Amino acid sequence: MSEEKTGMRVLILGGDGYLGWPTAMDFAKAGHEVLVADNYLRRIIAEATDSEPLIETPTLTERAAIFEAETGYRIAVKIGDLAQPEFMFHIFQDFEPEAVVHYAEQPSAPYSMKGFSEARETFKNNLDVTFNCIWAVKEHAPQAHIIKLGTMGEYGTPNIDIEEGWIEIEHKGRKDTFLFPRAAGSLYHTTKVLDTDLLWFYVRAHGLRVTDLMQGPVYGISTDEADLNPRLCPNFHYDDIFGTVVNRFLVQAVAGIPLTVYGKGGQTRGYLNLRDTLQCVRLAAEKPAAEGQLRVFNQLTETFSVNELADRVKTVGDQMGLNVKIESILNPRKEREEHYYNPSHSGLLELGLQPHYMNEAVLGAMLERIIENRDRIVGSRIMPRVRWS
Ligand code: USQ
Repeated sequence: MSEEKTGMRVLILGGDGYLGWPTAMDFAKAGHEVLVADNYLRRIIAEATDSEPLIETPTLTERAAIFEAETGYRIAVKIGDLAQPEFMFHIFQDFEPEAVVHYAEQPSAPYSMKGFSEARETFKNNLDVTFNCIWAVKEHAPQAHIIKLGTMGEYGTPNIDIEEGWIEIEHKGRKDTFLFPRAAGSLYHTTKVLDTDLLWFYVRAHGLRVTDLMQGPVYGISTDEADLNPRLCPNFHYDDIFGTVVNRFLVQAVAGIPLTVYGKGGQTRGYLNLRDTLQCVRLAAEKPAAEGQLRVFNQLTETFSVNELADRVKTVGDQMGLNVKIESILNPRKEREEHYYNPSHSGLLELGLQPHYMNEAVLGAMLERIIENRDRIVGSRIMPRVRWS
Protein backbone atom coordinates (compact mmCIF):
# COMPACT_ATOMS: atom_id res chain seq x y z
CA MET A 1 0.00 0.00 0.00
CA SER A 2 1.37 3.44 -0.93
CA GLU A 3 1.94 6.15 1.67
CA GLU A 4 -1.08 8.37 2.52
CA LYS A 5 -0.58 12.07 1.73
CA THR A 6 -2.38 14.93 3.48
CA GLY A 7 -2.28 18.73 3.19
CA MET A 8 -0.97 18.72 -0.38
CA ARG A 9 -0.83 21.45 -2.99
CA VAL A 10 -3.40 20.20 -5.52
CA LEU A 11 -3.71 21.72 -8.98
CA ILE A 12 -7.00 21.06 -10.78
CA LEU A 13 -6.85 21.56 -14.55
CA GLY A 14 -10.36 22.14 -15.90
CA GLY A 15 -11.70 23.38 -12.57
CA ASP A 16 -14.85 24.93 -14.08
CA GLY A 17 -16.32 21.62 -15.28
CA TYR A 18 -19.12 19.37 -14.03
CA LEU A 19 -16.48 17.37 -12.14
CA GLY A 20 -13.74 19.99 -11.74
CA TRP A 21 -15.59 22.44 -9.51
CA PRO A 22 -17.02 19.92 -7.00
CA THR A 23 -13.60 18.20 -6.90
CA ALA A 24 -11.96 21.52 -6.02
CA MET A 25 -14.39 22.11 -3.14
CA ASP A 26 -13.91 18.54 -1.89
CA PHE A 27 -10.11 18.82 -1.80
CA ALA A 28 -10.23 22.27 -0.15
CA LYS A 29 -12.64 21.06 2.54
CA ALA A 30 -10.34 18.08 3.21
CA GLY A 31 -7.51 20.49 4.07
CA HIS A 32 -5.56 20.58 0.80
CA GLU A 33 -4.29 23.79 -0.79
CA VAL A 34 -6.20 24.05 -4.09
CA LEU A 35 -5.60 25.99 -7.29
CA VAL A 36 -8.04 25.62 -10.22
CA ALA A 37 -7.23 26.60 -13.81
CA ASP A 38 -9.67 26.82 -16.72
CA ASN A 39 -10.31 28.82 -19.90
CA TYR A 40 -14.13 28.35 -19.88
CA LEU A 41 -14.00 26.31 -23.11
CA ARG A 42 -17.07 24.29 -22.09
CA ARG A 43 -19.06 27.48 -21.39
CA ILE A 44 -18.06 28.87 -24.78
CA ILE A 45 -19.09 25.67 -26.60
CA ALA A 46 -22.32 25.45 -24.59
CA GLU A 47 -23.26 28.97 -25.66
CA ALA A 48 -22.28 28.36 -29.29
CA THR A 49 -24.35 25.15 -29.47
CA ASP A 50 -27.32 26.34 -27.37
CA SER A 51 -26.52 23.79 -24.65
CA GLU A 52 -26.42 25.79 -21.43
CA PRO A 53 -26.89 23.94 -18.12
CA LEU A 54 -30.18 23.79 -16.24
CA ILE A 55 -29.00 25.94 -13.36
CA GLU A 56 -26.94 29.04 -14.01
CA THR A 57 -23.40 28.72 -12.64
CA PRO A 58 -21.42 31.80 -11.58
CA THR A 59 -17.83 32.23 -12.81
CA LEU A 60 -15.05 30.36 -11.02
CA THR A 61 -13.91 33.52 -9.23
CA GLU A 62 -17.46 34.16 -8.02
CA ARG A 63 -17.92 30.54 -6.93
CA ALA A 64 -14.60 30.55 -5.05
CA ALA A 65 -15.74 33.69 -3.18
CA ILE A 66 -19.12 32.12 -2.30
CA PHE A 67 -17.37 28.93 -1.16
CA GLU A 68 -14.95 30.88 1.04
CA ALA A 69 -17.83 32.86 2.58
CA GLU A 70 -19.71 29.60 3.31
CA THR A 71 -16.81 27.51 4.64
CA GLY A 72 -13.74 29.66 5.28
CA TYR A 73 -11.76 27.52 2.80
CA ARG A 74 -9.93 29.21 -0.06
CA ILE A 75 -9.71 28.03 -3.68
CA ALA A 76 -7.24 29.97 -5.86
CA VAL A 77 -8.34 30.59 -9.46
CA LYS A 78 -6.33 31.13 -12.66
CA ILE A 79 -8.16 31.76 -15.93
CA GLY A 80 -6.20 30.92 -19.06
CA ASP A 81 -5.61 28.39 -21.83
CA LEU A 82 -3.71 25.30 -20.65
CA ALA A 83 -3.13 24.35 -24.30
CA GLN A 84 -0.60 27.24 -24.24
CA PRO A 85 2.61 25.89 -22.67
CA GLU A 86 3.59 29.27 -21.16
CA PHE A 87 0.37 29.41 -19.10
CA MET A 88 0.73 25.81 -17.91
CA PHE A 89 4.44 26.19 -17.06
CA HIS A 90 3.91 29.47 -15.22
CA ILE A 91 1.31 27.85 -12.96
CA PHE A 92 3.63 24.96 -12.16
CA GLN A 93 6.58 27.25 -11.39
CA ASP A 94 4.43 29.43 -9.16
CA PHE A 95 2.30 26.83 -7.34
CA GLU A 96 4.68 23.81 -7.28
CA PRO A 97 1.86 21.22 -7.19
CA GLU A 98 2.28 17.87 -5.49
CA ALA A 99 -0.81 16.43 -7.20
CA VAL A 100 -2.31 17.45 -10.55
CA VAL A 101 -5.89 16.44 -11.40
CA HIS A 102 -6.25 16.65 -15.18
CA TYR A 103 -9.85 17.24 -16.30
CA ALA A 104 -9.05 19.97 -18.84
CA GLU A 105 -10.49 18.31 -21.94
CA GLN A 106 -13.37 18.88 -24.30
CA PRO A 107 -15.56 16.09 -22.80
CA SER A 108 -18.44 15.74 -25.25
CA ALA A 109 -18.52 12.78 -27.65
CA PRO A 110 -21.31 14.33 -29.82
CA TYR A 111 -19.47 17.67 -30.10
CA SER A 112 -16.32 15.87 -31.26
CA MET A 113 -18.38 14.20 -34.03
CA LYS A 114 -20.14 17.37 -35.27
CA GLY A 115 -17.76 18.37 -38.07
CA PHE A 116 -14.17 19.13 -38.97
CA SER A 117 -13.66 22.23 -36.83
CA GLU A 118 -15.22 20.64 -33.72
CA ALA A 119 -13.17 17.46 -34.22
CA ARG A 120 -9.99 19.43 -34.70
CA GLU A 121 -10.70 21.65 -31.70
CA THR A 122 -11.27 18.56 -29.52
CA PHE A 123 -8.17 16.82 -30.86
CA LYS A 124 -5.88 19.82 -30.45
CA ASN A 125 -7.16 20.93 -27.06
CA ASN A 126 -7.14 17.51 -25.45
CA LEU A 127 -3.77 16.37 -26.72
CA ASP A 128 -2.06 19.75 -26.25
CA VAL A 129 -3.21 20.05 -22.63
CA THR A 130 -2.05 16.52 -21.82
CA PHE A 131 1.27 17.08 -23.54
CA ASN A 132 1.84 20.40 -21.76
CA CYS A 133 0.86 18.88 -18.43
CA ILE A 134 3.38 16.05 -18.90
CA TRP A 135 6.17 18.51 -19.76
CA ALA A 136 5.25 20.86 -16.92
CA VAL A 137 5.60 17.95 -14.49
CA LYS A 138 8.81 16.71 -16.08
CA GLU A 139 10.47 20.14 -16.07
CA HIS A 140 9.02 21.85 -13.00
CA ALA A 141 7.52 19.29 -10.59
CA PRO A 142 9.01 15.84 -11.31
CA GLN A 143 7.68 14.36 -8.08
CA ALA A 144 4.08 15.51 -8.74
CA HIS A 145 1.49 12.79 -9.20
CA ILE A 146 -0.73 13.20 -12.28
CA ILE A 147 -4.32 12.00 -11.81
CA LYS A 148 -5.73 11.82 -15.30
CA LEU A 149 -9.43 11.45 -16.06
CA GLY A 150 -9.62 8.78 -18.69
CA THR A 151 -12.84 7.09 -19.73
CA MET A 152 -14.27 3.58 -19.84
CA GLY A 153 -15.17 4.48 -23.43
CA GLU A 154 -11.51 3.98 -24.36
CA TYR A 155 -12.06 0.21 -24.17
CA GLY A 156 -15.25 0.20 -26.24
CA THR A 157 -17.46 -2.86 -25.79
CA PRO A 158 -15.24 -5.92 -26.42
CA ASN A 159 -16.67 -9.43 -26.35
CA ILE A 160 -14.37 -10.36 -23.41
CA ASP A 161 -14.13 -9.14 -19.79
CA ILE A 162 -12.54 -5.67 -19.51
CA GLU A 163 -9.55 -5.82 -17.18
CA GLU A 164 -8.42 -2.92 -15.03
CA GLY A 165 -6.06 -1.20 -17.45
CA TRP A 166 -3.71 -4.10 -18.21
CA ILE A 167 -3.97 -7.58 -19.71
CA GLU A 168 -1.53 -10.48 -19.70
CA ILE A 169 -1.29 -12.04 -23.15
CA GLU A 170 0.21 -15.43 -23.95
CA HIS A 171 1.33 -15.67 -27.57
CA LYS A 172 3.21 -18.57 -29.16
CA GLY A 173 4.22 -19.86 -25.75
CA ARG A 174 5.49 -16.53 -24.34
CA LYS A 175 3.73 -14.06 -22.00
CA ASP A 176 3.79 -10.31 -21.47
CA THR A 177 1.55 -7.62 -19.95
CA PHE A 178 0.08 -4.86 -22.15
CA LEU A 179 -2.39 -2.00 -21.86
CA PHE A 180 -5.85 -3.53 -22.37
CA PRO A 181 -6.84 -3.10 -26.06
CA ARG A 182 -8.64 0.13 -26.89
CA ALA A 183 -11.45 0.64 -29.46
CA ALA A 184 -13.16 3.97 -28.77
CA GLY A 185 -16.53 4.96 -30.24
CA SER A 186 -16.03 8.71 -30.82
CA LEU A 187 -13.20 11.13 -31.63
CA TYR A 188 -13.47 12.49 -28.06
CA HIS A 189 -12.99 9.00 -26.61
CA THR A 190 -10.12 8.43 -29.06
CA THR A 191 -8.30 11.52 -27.75
CA LYS A 192 -8.35 9.82 -24.35
CA VAL A 193 -6.78 6.70 -25.85
CA LEU A 194 -4.02 8.90 -27.28
CA ASP A 195 -3.61 10.61 -23.88
CA THR A 196 -3.06 7.22 -22.28
CA ASP A 197 -0.38 6.30 -24.80
CA LEU A 198 1.40 9.63 -24.26
CA LEU A 199 1.33 9.24 -20.49
CA TRP A 200 2.52 5.64 -20.69
CA PHE A 201 5.44 6.66 -22.90
CA TYR A 202 6.55 9.41 -20.48
CA VAL A 203 6.12 7.10 -17.48
CA ARG A 204 8.50 4.65 -19.17
CA ALA A 205 10.91 7.30 -20.42
CA HIS A 206 11.06 9.65 -17.42
CA GLY A 207 9.62 7.80 -14.43
CA LEU A 208 6.54 10.03 -14.00
CA ARG A 209 3.94 8.89 -11.48
CA VAL A 210 0.47 8.66 -13.06
CA THR A 211 -2.98 7.37 -12.17
CA ASP A 212 -5.40 6.97 -15.09
CA LEU A 213 -9.02 6.88 -13.93
CA MET A 214 -11.16 5.10 -16.53
CA GLN A 215 -14.50 6.62 -15.66
CA GLY A 216 -17.97 5.70 -16.85
CA PRO A 217 -20.83 8.20 -17.30
CA VAL A 218 -21.47 10.21 -14.12
CA TYR A 219 -24.85 11.33 -12.76
CA GLY A 220 -25.80 13.58 -9.88
CA ILE A 221 -26.03 17.16 -8.74
CA SER A 222 -25.53 16.91 -4.99
CA THR A 223 -22.27 16.89 -3.01
CA ASP A 224 -21.67 17.93 0.60
CA GLU A 225 -20.18 21.25 -0.46
CA ALA A 226 -22.44 21.93 -3.48
CA ASP A 227 -25.47 21.59 -1.20
CA LEU A 228 -24.30 24.48 1.00
CA ASN A 229 -25.49 27.11 -1.48
CA PRO A 230 -27.44 26.75 -4.78
CA ARG A 231 -24.82 28.92 -6.50
CA LEU A 232 -22.16 26.28 -5.74
CA CYS A 233 -23.93 23.54 -7.70
CA PRO A 234 -22.09 21.74 -10.55
CA ASN A 235 -22.96 22.51 -14.21
CA PHE A 236 -25.95 20.26 -14.67
CA HIS A 237 -26.38 19.58 -18.38
CA TYR A 238 -29.38 17.84 -19.93
CA ASP A 239 -28.71 18.75 -23.58
CA ASP A 240 -27.57 16.26 -26.23
CA ILE A 241 -24.05 17.73 -26.28
CA PHE A 242 -22.87 17.73 -22.65
CA GLY A 243 -25.68 15.94 -20.80
CA THR A 244 -24.96 12.38 -19.67
CA VAL A 245 -27.77 9.89 -20.08
CA VAL A 246 -29.11 9.64 -16.49
CA ASN A 247 -29.15 13.41 -15.98
CA ARG A 248 -30.90 13.76 -19.35
CA PHE A 249 -33.55 11.14 -18.59
CA LEU A 250 -34.42 12.79 -15.27
CA VAL A 251 -34.90 16.18 -16.94
CA GLN A 252 -36.95 14.58 -19.74
CA ALA A 253 -39.16 12.94 -17.09
CA VAL A 254 -39.85 16.35 -15.52
CA ALA A 255 -40.39 18.04 -18.90
CA GLY A 256 -42.94 15.41 -19.96
CA ILE A 257 -40.78 14.36 -22.93
CA PRO A 258 -40.55 10.58 -23.57
CA LEU A 259 -37.14 9.27 -22.43
CA THR A 260 -34.86 9.18 -25.48
CA VAL A 261 -33.57 5.61 -25.64
CA TYR A 262 -31.15 5.49 -28.59
CA GLY A 263 -31.91 2.43 -30.73
CA LYS A 264 -32.48 -0.90 -28.98
CA GLY A 265 -31.28 0.43 -25.60
CA GLY A 266 -29.09 -2.58 -24.80
CA GLN A 267 -26.00 -0.31 -24.68
CA THR A 268 -24.44 -1.10 -21.30
CA ARG A 269 -21.99 1.16 -19.46
CA GLY A 270 -20.50 1.47 -15.97
CA TYR A 271 -22.10 4.35 -14.05
CA LEU A 272 -21.23 6.25 -10.90
CA ASN A 273 -22.61 8.96 -8.66
CA LEU A 274 -20.87 12.34 -8.74
CA ARG A 275 -20.11 11.87 -5.02
CA ASP A 276 -18.13 8.76 -5.90
CA THR A 277 -16.09 10.59 -8.55
CA LEU A 278 -14.95 12.91 -5.76
CA GLN A 279 -14.08 10.00 -3.49
CA CYS A 280 -12.15 8.19 -6.23
CA VAL A 281 -10.11 11.20 -7.24
CA ARG A 282 -9.22 12.08 -3.65
CA LEU A 283 -8.36 8.48 -2.78
CA ALA A 284 -6.07 8.36 -5.82
CA ALA A 285 -4.38 11.63 -4.79
CA GLU A 286 -3.94 10.74 -1.13
CA LYS A 287 -2.63 7.25 -1.98
CA PRO A 288 -0.47 8.13 -5.00
CA ALA A 289 1.06 6.00 -7.74
CA ALA A 290 4.75 5.14 -7.32
CA GLU A 291 7.53 6.76 -9.34
CA GLY A 292 7.61 5.17 -12.80
CA GLN A 293 4.12 3.66 -12.39
CA LEU A 294 1.09 4.06 -14.65
CA ARG A 295 -1.66 2.91 -12.31
CA VAL A 296 -5.06 2.34 -13.93
CA PHE A 297 -8.43 2.07 -12.19
CA ASN A 298 -11.81 1.41 -13.78
CA GLN A 299 -13.96 4.10 -12.16
CA LEU A 300 -17.56 2.85 -11.99
CA THR A 301 -19.74 1.35 -9.29
CA GLU A 302 -22.49 -0.51 -11.21
CA THR A 303 -23.46 -1.34 -14.79
CA PHE A 304 -26.81 -0.70 -16.48
CA SER A 305 -28.22 -0.87 -19.98
CA VAL A 306 -29.98 2.23 -21.30
CA ASN A 307 -33.29 0.34 -21.06
CA GLU A 308 -32.66 -0.43 -17.39
CA LEU A 309 -31.91 3.23 -16.70
CA ALA A 310 -35.09 4.33 -18.45
CA ASP A 311 -37.14 1.83 -16.41
CA ARG A 312 -35.60 3.07 -13.15
CA VAL A 313 -36.31 6.70 -13.97
CA LYS A 314 -39.86 5.80 -15.00
CA THR A 315 -40.50 3.91 -11.74
CA VAL A 316 -39.38 6.80 -9.53
CA GLY A 317 -40.94 9.47 -11.77
CA ASP A 318 -44.30 7.69 -11.79
CA GLN A 319 -44.22 7.42 -7.98
CA MET A 320 -43.88 11.22 -7.99
CA GLY A 321 -46.84 11.61 -10.35
CA LEU A 322 -44.84 12.46 -13.48
CA ASN A 323 -46.37 9.82 -15.80
CA VAL A 324 -43.08 9.07 -17.55
CA LYS A 325 -43.04 7.67 -21.11
CA ILE A 326 -40.14 5.85 -22.79
CA GLU A 327 -39.52 5.96 -26.56
CA SER A 328 -36.83 4.32 -28.65
CA ILE A 329 -35.53 6.79 -31.24
CA LEU A 330 -33.09 6.34 -34.14
CA ASN A 331 -29.61 6.02 -32.62
CA PRO A 332 -27.51 9.05 -33.69
CA ARG A 333 -24.32 7.15 -32.76
CA LYS A 334 -22.47 4.19 -34.23
CA GLU A 335 -22.30 1.78 -31.31
CA ARG A 336 -23.34 -1.78 -30.47
CA GLU A 337 -26.90 -1.82 -29.16
CA GLU A 338 -26.67 -5.38 -27.81
CA HIS A 339 -23.36 -6.62 -26.46
CA TYR A 340 -21.38 -8.33 -23.70
CA TYR A 341 -20.09 -6.00 -20.97
CA ASN A 342 -18.20 -7.09 -17.87
CA PRO A 343 -15.57 -4.64 -16.61
CA SER A 344 -13.43 -5.36 -13.51
CA HIS A 345 -13.55 -2.53 -10.99
CA SER A 346 -12.07 -3.67 -7.71
CA GLY A 347 -9.04 -1.35 -7.47
CA LEU A 348 -10.81 1.72 -6.11
CA LEU A 349 -12.87 -0.38 -3.70
CA GLU A 350 -9.59 -1.78 -2.36
CA LEU A 351 -8.31 1.78 -1.98
CA GLY A 352 -11.34 2.62 0.21
CA LEU A 353 -14.19 3.72 -2.09
CA GLN A 354 -17.62 3.48 -0.43
CA PRO A 355 -20.14 3.58 -3.28
CA HIS A 356 -23.34 5.60 -3.38
CA TYR A 357 -25.57 3.39 -5.54
CA MET A 358 -28.35 4.55 -7.87
CA ASN A 359 -31.35 3.84 -5.64
CA GLU A 360 -34.85 5.36 -5.66
CA ALA A 361 -33.95 7.94 -2.99
CA VAL A 362 -31.03 9.25 -5.07
CA LEU A 363 -33.12 9.51 -8.26
CA GLY A 364 -36.07 11.00 -6.31
CA ALA A 365 -33.89 13.73 -4.76
CA MET A 366 -32.53 14.61 -8.19
CA LEU A 367 -36.06 14.79 -9.63
CA GLU A 368 -37.11 17.16 -6.81
CA ARG A 369 -34.19 19.47 -7.56
CA ILE A 370 -35.06 19.44 -11.28
CA ILE A 371 -38.75 20.12 -10.54
CA GLU A 372 -37.68 23.27 -8.61
CA ASN A 373 -35.99 24.44 -11.83
CA ARG A 374 -38.49 23.07 -14.38
CA ASP A 375 -39.21 26.54 -15.83
CA ARG A 376 -35.63 26.69 -17.09
CA ILE A 377 -35.81 23.50 -19.20
CA VAL A 378 -35.43 24.34 -22.91
CA GLY A 379 -37.12 21.56 -24.90
CA SER A 380 -35.11 22.16 -28.08
CA ARG A 381 -31.89 21.08 -26.31
CA ILE A 382 -33.11 17.52 -25.75
CA MET A 383 -33.32 15.63 -29.06
CA PRO A 384 -29.97 14.61 -30.60
CA ARG A 385 -28.63 17.27 -32.97
CA VAL A 386 -25.41 15.45 -34.01
CA ARG A 387 -25.18 12.18 -35.96
CA TRP A 388 -22.15 9.88 -36.35
CA SER A 389 -22.13 10.03 -40.15
N1 USQ B 1 -27.88 7.41 -24.66
C1 USQ B 1 -29.22 7.17 -24.93
N2 USQ B 1 -30.06 8.24 -24.88
C2 USQ B 1 -29.65 9.51 -24.57
C3 USQ B 1 -28.29 9.73 -24.28
C4 USQ B 1 -27.43 8.67 -24.34
O1 USQ B 1 -29.63 6.05 -25.20
O2 USQ B 1 -30.49 10.41 -24.56
C5 USQ B 1 -26.92 6.29 -24.66
C6 USQ B 1 -25.72 6.50 -25.57
O3 USQ B 1 -26.00 6.14 -26.89
C7 USQ B 1 -24.66 5.64 -24.87
C8 USQ B 1 -25.04 5.71 -23.40
O4 USQ B 1 -26.38 6.17 -23.35
O5 USQ B 1 -24.78 4.31 -25.31
C9 USQ B 1 -24.16 6.64 -22.58
O6 USQ B 1 -24.19 7.91 -23.19
P1 USQ B 1 -23.72 9.25 -22.44
O7 USQ B 1 -24.06 10.40 -23.34
O8 USQ B 1 -24.25 9.27 -21.05
O9 USQ B 1 -22.15 9.00 -22.31
P2 USQ B 1 -20.94 9.25 -23.34
O10 USQ B 1 -21.32 9.98 -24.58
O11 USQ B 1 -20.28 7.92 -23.54
O12 USQ B 1 -20.00 10.22 -22.54
C10 USQ B 1 -20.07 10.47 -21.14
C11 USQ B 1 -19.29 11.75 -20.84
C12 USQ B 1 -17.84 11.51 -21.24
C13 USQ B 1 -17.31 10.29 -20.50
C14 USQ B 1 -18.19 9.08 -20.79
C15 USQ B 1 -17.83 7.84 -20.02
O13 USQ B 1 -19.83 12.84 -21.56
O14 USQ B 1 -17.08 12.68 -20.96
O15 USQ B 1 -15.99 10.02 -20.90
O16 USQ B 1 -19.54 9.39 -20.41
S1 USQ B 1 -18.05 6.36 -20.99
O17 USQ B 1 -19.39 6.37 -21.57
O18 USQ B 1 -17.86 5.21 -20.13
O19 USQ B 1 -17.07 6.42 -22.04
